[in-house]
Amino acid sequence: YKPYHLSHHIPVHRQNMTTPALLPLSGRRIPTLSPGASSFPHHRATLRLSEKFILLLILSAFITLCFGAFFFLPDNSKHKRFDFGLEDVLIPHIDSEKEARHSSRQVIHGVGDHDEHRHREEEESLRDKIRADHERALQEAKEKLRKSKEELKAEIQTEKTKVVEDLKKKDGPKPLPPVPMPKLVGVKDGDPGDPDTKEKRDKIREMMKHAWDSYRQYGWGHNELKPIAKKGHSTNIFGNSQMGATIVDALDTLYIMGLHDEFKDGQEWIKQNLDFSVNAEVSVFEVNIRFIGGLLAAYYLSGQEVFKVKAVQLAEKLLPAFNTPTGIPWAMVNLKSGVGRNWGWASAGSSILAEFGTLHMEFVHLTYLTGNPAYYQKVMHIRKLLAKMDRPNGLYPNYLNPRTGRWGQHHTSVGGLGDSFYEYLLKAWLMSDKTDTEARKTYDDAIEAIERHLIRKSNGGLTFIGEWKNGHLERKMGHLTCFAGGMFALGADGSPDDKAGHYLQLGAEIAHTCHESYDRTVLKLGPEAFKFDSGLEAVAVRQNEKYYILRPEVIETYWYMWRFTHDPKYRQWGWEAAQAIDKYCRVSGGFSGVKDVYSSNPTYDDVQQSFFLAETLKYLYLLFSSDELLPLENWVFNTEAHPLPVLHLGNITLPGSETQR
Ligand code: DMJ
Repeated sequence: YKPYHLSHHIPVHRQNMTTPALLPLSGRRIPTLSPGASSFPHHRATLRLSEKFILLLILSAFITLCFGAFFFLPDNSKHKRFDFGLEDVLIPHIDSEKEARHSSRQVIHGVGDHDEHRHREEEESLRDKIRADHERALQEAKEKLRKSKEELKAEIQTEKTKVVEDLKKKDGPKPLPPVPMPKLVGVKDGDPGDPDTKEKRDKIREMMKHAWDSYRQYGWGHNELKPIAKKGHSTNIFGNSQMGATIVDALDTLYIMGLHDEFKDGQEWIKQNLDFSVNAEVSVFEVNIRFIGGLLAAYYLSGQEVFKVKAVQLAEKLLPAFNTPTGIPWAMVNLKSGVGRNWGWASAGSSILAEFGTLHMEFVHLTYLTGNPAYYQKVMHIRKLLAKMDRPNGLYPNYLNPRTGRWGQHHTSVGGLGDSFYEYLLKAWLMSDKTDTEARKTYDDAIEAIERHLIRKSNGGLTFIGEWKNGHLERKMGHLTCFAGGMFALGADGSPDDKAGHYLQLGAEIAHTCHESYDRTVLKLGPEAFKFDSGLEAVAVRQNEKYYILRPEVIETYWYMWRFTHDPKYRQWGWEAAQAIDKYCRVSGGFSGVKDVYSSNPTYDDVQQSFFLAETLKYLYLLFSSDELLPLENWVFNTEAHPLPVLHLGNITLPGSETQR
């Protein structure tokens, strides 16, 4: 291309003489030598032009040949090693490359003898180094050959593990931003002082050890344990996962009880095995309260980062559940695909109030710990949406369709399907150091409607909380509803119109009713649901409501009532329940639920629920400890009894909160 461009810069007068040879390149026709051509100079010029053209062709052919030879002919230096010894095999091309460099230096710079000597020395030392490396490699190879097969296998395994570890480190989660640790008060022994109480507390600790050791032996890594069959167990709330639900749920109880070896064992399992990239469809609610709640509590109590990191990894997996037209999450989500759906049995494809309404505590802590506003925004969105909706009689129905944003069946319950929604309104306020007054107001309004429409006194004088179903009150109370005694007591302080005394009294009445439901059975353990109808009070009627599955709610209420009143009857009632559990639910492989609390010869359901270790045994232990252990001014227990510290947010603004925006 160069000649063509140059031609444009040649002065016109010179172009006449010199440019013809370049004409073909500039696209003009070559003048030809025709017979009878009269102009001699022109003739000669034409001949010269043809010669030049041919020369040019030859030259370009030659260049093409050289170009081809340079790239396509084999590199001789590579074959050189075959002519030399082992050293040359290990140091291919070194000679030829260095020779080339050396000679080019001589040609270009005219390097003298001195330099040449220095280069030879350099080459020599390089050669020595390579020789030494070679010797060492040979030596190592010889040593390897001397080792046994097992030793070699072990070495390979160690190296493999190291590579995997390094990879994990490289691809692992980014460290979370450091945040000020909330003030942790009362992470101490809580020795009750008097020997009798201490003995009872030791017994509860022993029960915990039996439950844990049995799970450790027969169900390790599975979600739960079958204590009769002595093998692992799981339910549909965990999909087909094996995520060690019992380990995660039990951790903080182990810690509080001072079972540190067991705690470390659980921590190690979590570190090595707890993986959420599993193709399992899990309950968003259950995974939140048991896993995220359990991991966060373990983190706050022990300060071990691994728990925080795992909690955040899991929370990320739950977020796709919120991708619904309304932002009300699906009940279930597949941890791998992120696809969500609702329970088939729920009214009109609805999500459940107690499920989407029981995320607030954990999600606010997640935002606090990560600086990621997404969690906080998701739960605040739910709250805002609910605030805008009409409520029949001021009550919240249990079902809400996440596609349409409309209520399903008008059923209201403070037990199953509704319970912890109310609990979390109160606890959101407590957890915010009582600054989240919107939550408190929502709680107060809801409780007022519940009192008006659902709470009644039986003919025998027992206060009970019934269920609202399509415009009428069903006079039935579930074991689950018994938690409300503790909730009323916890919410007494700060209630409107100075009704603290009233709510503490209401808590005491519910505790009493629930104790009656235990006391009126043969086993002194409470049934799943009990009626207040036609002369029957606090007893189960239907066979399928007579079971006890190691639930905590009644003991939970005893503990709250104990903390607020120190009335010894609560410790007494708790001890009755503990003895009954030990007598009727304990088996050699752990603890099992029973199918009929009215039968002196009950059959077992063969499940040791993870909440038995997380809640039932923890509340019992706290009941026989001093109030210094996890004081309620500083800790708020999530609905699975996992203690989370109060966030003193007076001078901290959560990312994504109103004030920041
Ligand atoms: C626990 O998983 C939680 O307390 C939940 O809120 C409902 N009840 C079970 C145990 O009964």
